[in-house]
Amino acid sequence: MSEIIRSFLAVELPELLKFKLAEFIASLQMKTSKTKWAREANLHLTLKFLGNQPADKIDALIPALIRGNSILKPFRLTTTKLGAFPGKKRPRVFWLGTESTPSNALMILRNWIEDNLEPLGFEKETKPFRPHLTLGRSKIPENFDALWEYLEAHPFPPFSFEVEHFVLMRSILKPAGAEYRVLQKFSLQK
Ligand code: 3AM
Repeated sequence: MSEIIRSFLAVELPELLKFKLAEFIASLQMKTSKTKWAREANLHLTLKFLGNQPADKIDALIPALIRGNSILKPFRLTTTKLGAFPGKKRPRVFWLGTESTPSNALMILRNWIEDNLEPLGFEKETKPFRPHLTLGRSKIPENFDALWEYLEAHPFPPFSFEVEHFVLMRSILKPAGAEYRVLQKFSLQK
């Protein structure tokens, strides 16, 4: 039987953006006590969560996604505002929004992935795509008034970068938190 691999497809972030986000997160961390904030190395933008799959099924998706190289084009991503899922009233996930240029580029990439993986047995996502960079997760409720107030005065300055590839990332769940490892890089057409 083949090994089971937990993985997802993601846009990697430039080191400088991860560094700046880690500084930003450190300032938010001081306003909370029970929220779990993301580690710098783990910051990314998820395109599609693949879950636990046999290694052969993951191997089979690699050639299908490599073909994107002749179809998909690089684009720019710019970070926007901090938001929360499901909402600010009882946040469970804190995230930073993104905007792509051209504006539909990220959606085109995500839809191309969905369309190309479906024939390989990966179910299409039914929930609307809300691209974001997860910064933290709140499982134990706490008062976020100080955090929201701080964010009004100290938003994350917009950061732009060119997306020239996306990755297949393995997620290894460990007691100290998930560890992510790039399994494969998929270039976008130059
Ligand atoms: O990029 P974020 O942090 O939003 O929430 C998980 C994370 O997304 C998501 O996959 C990314 C890498 O772990 N994820 C985890 N379990 C999931 C599930 N069952 C899931 N997304 C959808 N369904």
